[in-house]
Amino acid sequence: MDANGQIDRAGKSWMGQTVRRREDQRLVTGQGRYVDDLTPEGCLHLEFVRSQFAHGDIVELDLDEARALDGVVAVFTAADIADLGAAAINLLIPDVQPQPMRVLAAERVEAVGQPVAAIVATSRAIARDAAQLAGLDIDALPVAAGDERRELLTHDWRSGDAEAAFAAADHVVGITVEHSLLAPMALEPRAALADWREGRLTAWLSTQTPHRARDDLARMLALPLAQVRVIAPDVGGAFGGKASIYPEDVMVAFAARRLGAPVKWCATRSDDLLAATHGRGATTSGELAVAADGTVLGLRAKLAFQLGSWMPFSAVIPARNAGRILPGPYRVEGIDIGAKGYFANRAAVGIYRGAGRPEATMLMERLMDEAARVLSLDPLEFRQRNLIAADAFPYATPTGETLDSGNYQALVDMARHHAGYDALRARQAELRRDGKIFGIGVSLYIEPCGQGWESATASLCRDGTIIAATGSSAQGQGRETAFSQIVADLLQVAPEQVTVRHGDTKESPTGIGALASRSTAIGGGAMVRACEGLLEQVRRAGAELLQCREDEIVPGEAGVSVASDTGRMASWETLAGHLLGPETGDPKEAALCSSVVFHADGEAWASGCCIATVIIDEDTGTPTIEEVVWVDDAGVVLNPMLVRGQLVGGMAQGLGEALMERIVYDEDGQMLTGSLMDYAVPRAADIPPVRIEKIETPSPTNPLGAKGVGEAGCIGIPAAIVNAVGDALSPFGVRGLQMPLTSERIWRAMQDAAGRRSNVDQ
Ligand code: SMO
Repeated sequence: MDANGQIDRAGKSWMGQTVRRREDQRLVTGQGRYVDDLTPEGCLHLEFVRSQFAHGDIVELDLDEARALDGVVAVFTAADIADLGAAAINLLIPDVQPQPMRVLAAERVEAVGQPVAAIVATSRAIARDAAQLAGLDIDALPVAAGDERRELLTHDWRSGDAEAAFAAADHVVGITVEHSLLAPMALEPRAALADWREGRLTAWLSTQTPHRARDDLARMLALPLAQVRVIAPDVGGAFGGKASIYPEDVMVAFAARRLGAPVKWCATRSDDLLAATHGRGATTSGELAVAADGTVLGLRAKLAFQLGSWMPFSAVIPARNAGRILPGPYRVEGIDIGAKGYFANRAAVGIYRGAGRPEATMLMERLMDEAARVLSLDPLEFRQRNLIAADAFPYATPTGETLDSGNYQALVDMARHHAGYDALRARQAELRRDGKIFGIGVSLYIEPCGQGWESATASLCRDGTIIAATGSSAQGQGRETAFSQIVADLLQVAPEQVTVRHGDTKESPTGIGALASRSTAIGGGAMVRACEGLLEQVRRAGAELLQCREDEIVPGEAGVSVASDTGRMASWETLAGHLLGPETGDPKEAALCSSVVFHADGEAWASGCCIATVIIDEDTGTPTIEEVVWVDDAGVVLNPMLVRGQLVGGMAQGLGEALMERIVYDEDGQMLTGSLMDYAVPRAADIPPVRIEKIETPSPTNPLGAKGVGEAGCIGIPAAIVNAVGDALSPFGVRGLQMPLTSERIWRAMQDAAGRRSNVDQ
């Protein structure tokens, strides 16, 4: 270890290498095992009767016909589950009125799609048919909207003297941003299977937080933790939408226990659009106070989040993140930020890739563009004048956060260079002379990640292989590949000698899961510490076996040898056998085992700079992103290919928010976008060419020096695109366009502006 507590390595280095994903052969050849691939013998199928109204009193629930259908095994209503405990909500800010999850609605429904009854049958088709036979009569009540919405949370950040900053300002600019509600849209919809045997519950969930789900199920069903096992098998994406337990998961577990049989439920795409958590949905407004010399003096902001009708575990996180991140990579002394969250008769709103970070970045970066315009400064130049300096880290932000490390100036310099920014501006002037509509958009972002703790266990098995078990789970990121690189590096073995275990509460140490861009920084950090512990044990055992000093033991692919006499060695299997004694028939029996819980010293703050160029078709308003140039600082990179995959995937979802995605409810709380015929998601052809460059400022908060990367694309890309479209349309006098920037919205804005101009001309 060096002075910072980070690893220093002498031997062969696996970290930092592009190691191909060990998961993919299986996953791309149809060998993946998702929850719906599992159908134990005698498996029953569960389906829900869901509310058709957004708000109302249940006046009748007649399930006789459903119950009588051939193949129906059981029918459950709220009365059957009255004894269930409550799901956890993470109350990370103090002023919250928890809105608990209801597994089945009792007297009143509060959102379209809310489960009211559960039907268990011998096949999925019968369960669905039976659900159709339910007589559910609801007396509709008015739907909460607008100013009558109930306030569920509030939090403020104040520092410096914002009032004085605004009084002293030469210019004040303001902007309002509307974020549509978005669907996290994992390829695999949610799914749950539960089995009850000999007083024990096993649940296979499509989840990114298996231990959290285990804790919730145990509490809600009043079972000891040891009697509940949750397994996340292959999970086809999650993006925040699978980080909390859902009514459907609990109902499946309850039914399995009550019926003593395996019970399964799998969402359709429409079920998920309707009843999985949504993301974003905030309306944010802010004002920036700037001096004539281009210095930002103060920031005021009001962030209004809609929270839907119940709170998943992380319901308060987006509002908290947006507020605390808001000043971004800039020096701002006087701030006054307030966030509020409101009830709505809609699906719950939770974390979705970015979770408040995109909202902060969008508001700040649009304000920066507005201020640059008022000051007649180039937007990149204006940003550069206000960046936190590279020698100012660790940096205490006015919202009370500590930015651990970074080099924002270098990000901007590199992005400027790789985009050929000055030439781009010259080209823009030329294109405009030719009547073309061309825009350049800039955004900078910071991305807090890797908060709290994670666990890891590294073991030497009797057969000489290493098992690395992690509390971080996986939903397609390539966790097994990345973690095998860490173990291989520290123990100087080949990655193939390492088996990575995750996602099973029986096989993995208690952990947090895979979310919040934390797995490499925190989960990887824990794995480093576990391997260091295992290596110490290996040295001790090796020294005893080979009769040398502990510091003479050299680990390698073949086993351990003695530094001064490399002929003296023992294979890993020999070493394990020596420690374990006679064969027991279990090749995976642990000979040595090191288990740790790693607590990070603080958050790791990734950062980046995006420059996007857009061409808009004058006749149709269609925006085409010409290119994205993107410099990201994810700290020390473990596997460049995995990082690139995360960045590009996040970019696709960020582009979705900027250009096309939107969940729409009508005024009665009915969802108008309940299928992929109505909810637009980006396809391959929508993805622009992207040039990704990196800088690496190591994070001092974890042994790898790693930062997060999973959410960056959703954070930085939308703001760059929106600013590019704003820049393109600035000659028309179009300002304040809201996402999604569909061709229709852009075309109408151009027509309106043309209309305004011709009125002025007359
Ligand atoms: S929004 Mo993420 O999976 O923390």
